[in-house]
Amino acid sequence: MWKRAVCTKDCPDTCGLLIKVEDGCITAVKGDPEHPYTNGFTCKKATFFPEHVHADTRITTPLKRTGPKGSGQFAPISWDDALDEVASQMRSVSEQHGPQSILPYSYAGHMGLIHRNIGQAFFNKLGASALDYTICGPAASAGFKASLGKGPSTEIQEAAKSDFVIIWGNNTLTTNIHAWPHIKQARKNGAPLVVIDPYRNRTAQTADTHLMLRPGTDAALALAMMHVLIKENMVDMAFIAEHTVGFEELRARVDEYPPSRAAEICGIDEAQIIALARGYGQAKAPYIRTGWGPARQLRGGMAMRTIALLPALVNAFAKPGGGITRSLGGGPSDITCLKRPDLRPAGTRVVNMVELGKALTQLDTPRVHMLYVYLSNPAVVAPQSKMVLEGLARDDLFTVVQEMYMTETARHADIILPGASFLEVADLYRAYGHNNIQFVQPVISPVGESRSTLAIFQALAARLGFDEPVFTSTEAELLDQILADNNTGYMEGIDTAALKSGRPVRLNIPANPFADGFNTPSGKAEFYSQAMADQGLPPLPDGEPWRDPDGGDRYPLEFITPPHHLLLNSAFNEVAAIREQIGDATVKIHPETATNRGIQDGFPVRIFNDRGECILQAEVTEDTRSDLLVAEGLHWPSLLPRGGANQLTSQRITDMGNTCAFHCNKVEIEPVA
Ligand SMILES: Nc1nc2c(c(=O)[nH]1)N[C@H]1C(S)=C(S)[C@@H](COP(=O)(O)OP(=O)(O)OC[C@H]3O[C@@H](n4cnc5c(=O)[nH]c(N)nc54)[C@H](O)[C@@H]3O)O[C@H]1N2
Ligand SMILES: Nc1nc2c(c(=O)[nH]1)N[C@H]1C(S)=C(S)[C@@H](COP(=O)(O)OP(=O)(O)OC[C@H]3O[C@@H](n4cnc5c(=O)[nH]c(N)nc54)[C@H](O)[C@@H]3O)O[C@H]1N2
Ligand SMILES: [Mo]
Repeated sequence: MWKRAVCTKDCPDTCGLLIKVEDGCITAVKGDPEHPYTNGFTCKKATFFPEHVHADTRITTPLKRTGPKGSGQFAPISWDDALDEVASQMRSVSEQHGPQSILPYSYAGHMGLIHRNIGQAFFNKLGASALDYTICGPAASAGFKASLGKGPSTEIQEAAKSDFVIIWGNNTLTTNIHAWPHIKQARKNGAPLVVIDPYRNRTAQTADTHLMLRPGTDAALALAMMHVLIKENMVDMAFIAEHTVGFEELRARVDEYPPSRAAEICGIDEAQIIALARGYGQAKAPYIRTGWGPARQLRGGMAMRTIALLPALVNAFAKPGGGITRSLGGGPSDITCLKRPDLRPAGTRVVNMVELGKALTQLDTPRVHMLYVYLSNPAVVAPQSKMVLEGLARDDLFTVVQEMYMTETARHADIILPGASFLEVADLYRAYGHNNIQFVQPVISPVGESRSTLAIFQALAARLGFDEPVFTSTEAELLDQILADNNTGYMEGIDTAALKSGRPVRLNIPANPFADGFNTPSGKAEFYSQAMADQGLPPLPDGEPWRDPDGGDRYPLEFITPPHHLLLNSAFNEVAAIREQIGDATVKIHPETATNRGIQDGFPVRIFNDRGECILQAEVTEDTRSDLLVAEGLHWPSLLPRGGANQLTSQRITDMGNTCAFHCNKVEIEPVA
């Protein structure tokens, strides 16, 4: 029997799936041909869901630590014993050190709105420290918001009608493949594809033009494009006069960025910059797909803000096919009914999730005595893992981890609670690569004794005497409440019966919201942003490259850690067939850089800086710059000879959005004897 489901992994596409179920087990997965966006195909990873769900290594009972922290020695215990112990630790830690000494840590292991967010209601009621969810997108959204306003951007399907397509810092063929048919259509109609990325990723390999810029220099490139657009009269002065703010100030700023100067900052040819600007300026419906890459830099907010101004200069929104895509989608409501911020005591401390290493080792007002991790694998995904692991190893820290597998984080737990997979729970899904939402029922029952996130938090809430209805409602009741709240305006005229029957429904969001105006304070596109000035940030775009702020980067090579084609952040490492296909984890190094250091293709290399070290296998290739090393993917450290990519990343936060600058690192590399 085939059942309808939604892929819940942290990916823009949020695919409609059909799952084959035989004897209570998942045996095959394919795309749902009735899904309006994902249209019957999936990425390769999804075909491994039967193994992901039924892996022999799946944790199926609660576990209690029996050996030293990190040893991986555990014994099964009953749910009642596990929940009693967690609840009693919560009580005693709160009594001794105050509830803020409890830190929840979660992210996007499961993207369903109900199971992902219910923990916030629980920890707000408990009075625990609050977590700032900054590991991924806030720098990108803050930069974009300053220029074009908040909310959904141009729908990706629009790209099909464009005559000039730029993919700017996004590995579309790996991280959001359902955008590809639309880009392919545009190319079929004659549009060139330009990719702007520091390395030749899968997407860049197929492009007509690839600008292989130095990481962190996008704002300079965008300003030089504007320089050419303005100097060569390729801007739309009527649109600028009516729908933008600060053009005269911008004109003065771009004078400082002739293509020759940007070429130096970005490490690319001046002629390439001029050709790009002319192509963009002469197009009738130029389209940009920005990813998250340019924002994972210390000046990432500014990079995003500056890129986002390009379409406003040429009024790309005037013609179908023109525009700019960052994030899409929305929900029926702001889901405060699930998060319950009203339950959070006033003045509660907020901990930036990027700074988990510091929070566990340095924070002392109060010190963190209990860590509760769910839907995340911070020992692997958080930056500066050496410090995170130091914190996780503390004997005076009680750690609870809700997981499906024995991850590096779970290995450090005192109690492990087996989490149900997304195919074992009912939930409501929104996407960030399209404008549909979908509610689906479980496809199978929870494997072993595993339980849903909602069930776990409700069981703990019962033990702690929390009596708000959110702690006893079913998924269906919570869905009704979310729909009743309807405070985003995206639900007007939506067929809720279709939604409840499990079919995807499109939210009421226009395909090109910017064609109707901008959600900024002025209602216009803002070349000059008073809102930024008010926050003490530069009000105008600024292309200065980042400088090493703390001396931790006195190494010669840049190092970036973009997504791996066959992994989803740290997920799928558990699937043996995927591990086999991946083989050894590699680092891309330019032949010149390799030769200078006596490094040979296929041999182990040690990459290091002041924060940590990691051993990978050298892949000598011209797909990267001579000043840049690229390590794709978050491989489980237990599968590597030493370390992991996040040993080398820092807890420094971006200029806007307090986000992690994952792609902003300096390192050295040497052969391993
Ligand atoms: N297969 C797979 N798919 C995924 C994921 C995965 O791990 N694997 N992760 C998911 C998640 S959580 C997210 S947020 C999205 C992210 O999706 P993407 O936006 O595609 O990923 P990023 O890591 O942000 O990097 C995108 C590109 O930016 C480039 N880049 C790095 N620094 C710079 C820079 O300074 N300037 C420019 N122009 N480019 C730069 C990188 O080389 C990379 O090719 O993908 C999702 N999809
Ligand atoms: N160096 C570097 N680090 C990065 C990034 C990078 O580009 N470079 N990307 C960053 C980004 S963009 C993000 S969003 C974060 C992601 O950070 P996380 O959200 O923590 O990453 P994941 O590895 O996707 O998922 C965490 C855990 O959820 C569990 N899980 C998966 N599916 C389910 C499920 O259905 N049910 C339950 N109960 N558990 C499940 C998995 O076993 C996994 O261990 O990582 C960030 N870290
Ligand atoms: Mo992400």
